[in-house]
Amino acid sequence: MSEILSQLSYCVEFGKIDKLSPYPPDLKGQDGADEIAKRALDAGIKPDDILEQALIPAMAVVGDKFSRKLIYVPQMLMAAKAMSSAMKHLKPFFQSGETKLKGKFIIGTVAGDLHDIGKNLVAMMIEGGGWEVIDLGVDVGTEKFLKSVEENPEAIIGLSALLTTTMENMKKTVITIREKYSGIKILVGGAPVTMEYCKKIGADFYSPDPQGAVNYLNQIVS
Ligand code: B1M
Repeated sequence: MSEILSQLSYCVEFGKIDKLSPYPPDLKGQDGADEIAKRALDAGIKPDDILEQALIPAMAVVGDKFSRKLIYVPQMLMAAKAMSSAMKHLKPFFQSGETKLKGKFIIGTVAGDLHDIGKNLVAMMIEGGGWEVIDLGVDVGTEKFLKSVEENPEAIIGLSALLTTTMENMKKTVITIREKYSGIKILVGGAPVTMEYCKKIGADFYSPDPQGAVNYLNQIVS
């Protein structure tokens, strides 16, 4: 990997967003993911190489460390922010179709549920894994999910629930989406959700953490 891409990868893994960002302390005053991603493009490195050789591997390391409890939510959030600051330079290339993403992922927290910290982490990790993410936000009713599926029929759906009471809404949404779009892949997650519940409501996969979600999506397209 070129020097510039390994610098970028390091910034993402350790959450160095931009030059002004004081975190991590050993990189204070140095360029972050924001400046280095721009420099990589200016140097003629292709956006897909930046994504595939620097950003995706760095986020995979972050996801793996989080799954193994070697880092926690704050470090993961910083890494995801660093990744997003690099992605903003790459997005125009993906939006123009010049560079292809792996696919689309629709995500939302189910109706009646306002918890979004975990859902946002999952969304950021999946974006960092090279997917276009359509984030419907919190308290998302079945109709809103259905409308988004209608607009993006090739997408994979992700539902998050943090309350035992809203797990019932997750079930209703999964059943309704399934009735209309039998072949669509549905991923579920959130603290009270389990693989057993996933199977019971007819979803395709349950992941306890963001990296498991990324791995599942990658496995579908591979
Ligand atoms: Co609430 N809350 N909360 N809360 N809250 C919990 C969830 C609770 C466990 C606290 C407790 O009682 N110990 C409890 C739920 C009990 C239950 O039903 N089992 C609870 C309750 C009861 C409530 C209220 C009802 C309180 C009240 O008003 N009486 C109320 C409900 C509001 C509503 O949603 N309608 C409420 C409100 C809130 C706040 C708004 C104050 C705030 C949310 C702020 C926000 O999200 N923007 C809040 C918070 C912060 C929490 C706790 C403290 C932290 C949740 C969190 O962000 N965790 C939580 C207690 C706790 O967990 N210690 C609690 C960190 C986050 C990274 O983890 O969300 O689990 P998590 O996400 C993980 C995985 O689950 C997974 O990946 C993430 C990273 O590993 N994951 C997925 C998540 N979604 C995924 C989707 C996937 C795959 C993986 O695929 C699609």
